[in-house]
Amino acid sequence: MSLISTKIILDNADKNGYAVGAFNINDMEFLQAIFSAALAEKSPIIIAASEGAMKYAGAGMIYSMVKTISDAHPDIPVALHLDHGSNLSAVMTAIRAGFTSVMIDASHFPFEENLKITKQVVNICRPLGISVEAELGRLKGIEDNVSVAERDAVLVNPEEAIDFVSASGIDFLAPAIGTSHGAFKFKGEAKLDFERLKKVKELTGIPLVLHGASSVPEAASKKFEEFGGDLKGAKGVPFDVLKEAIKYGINKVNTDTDLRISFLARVRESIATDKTQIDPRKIFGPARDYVTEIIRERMKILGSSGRL
Ligand code: PH4
Ligand code: ZN
Repeated sequence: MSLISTKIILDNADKNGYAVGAFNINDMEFLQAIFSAALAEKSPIIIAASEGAMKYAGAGMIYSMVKTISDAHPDIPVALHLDHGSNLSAVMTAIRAGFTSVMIDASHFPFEENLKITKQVVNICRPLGISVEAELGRLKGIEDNVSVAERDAVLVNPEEAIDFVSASGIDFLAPAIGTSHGAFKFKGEAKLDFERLKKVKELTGIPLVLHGASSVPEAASKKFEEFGGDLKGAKGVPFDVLKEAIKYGINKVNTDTDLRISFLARVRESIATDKTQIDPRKIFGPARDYVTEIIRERMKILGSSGRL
């Protein structure tokens, strides 16, 4: 199938009450792992590439890889999405390369400035059929004992969300509800602000996105540490919390850290147990397969398995 916009994938997820993983890539191995999982699970997929990914691999290289593999598997609905585009120039680089979806992340600016930049991106993307995601609030873990004022300063304001969505015309929104990027998301219990999430969904009625959604799977983290790594204190979004978030309106679940941990855990294992190995394919191949397993497990939790 030719690449489609994320909106098409998410509108179906929203209508049917499930979520689709947006899995980040920087190289061929992660992309192949995502496709193997999608084929095995019969799941649609969103391939996410950040500005860092475009810098590392080249936007054209990312597009070519994704196009080549998706042409070979026409049954799988695939979107190629710019993750956290920070300005118009990054968005244009992605569009010119052939991306079918972009995120403009101006959430660190005041509301009006965020809205102004986001509108510019929507005006460019709408006629091209490219979908647009924006973010409100900051991606920061919130501890139990912080004041209401502190929470309000960091997390999405549902009243602002409705104004933002209707004035900007975005296709889906990432509301900050207490997650953060990386492997160390929560000091205490993994808690998200579901009341805020419910309100944003009720007021905006569009697909919502959970950034920083990795679960930091126990088996992969254990393997990472067993073979010399250090992830002490790592904590992700547990599966039951993820399922609840989906129940309240999350339709796109951003996942990068879980893939990184599992790939490198398996690389560590190979290097530690096969000390004379000099063929990178013997190291990266099993790591790629391990990432596929982790993604398959996640697709089942998100409810995207069997949705072709
Ligand atoms: N992302 C991934 C951001 C990756 O610059 P970069 O390539 O390192 O950016 O948008 C997520 O929300 C991932 O969340 P996770 O860390 O929980 O997997
Ligand atoms: Zn993110």
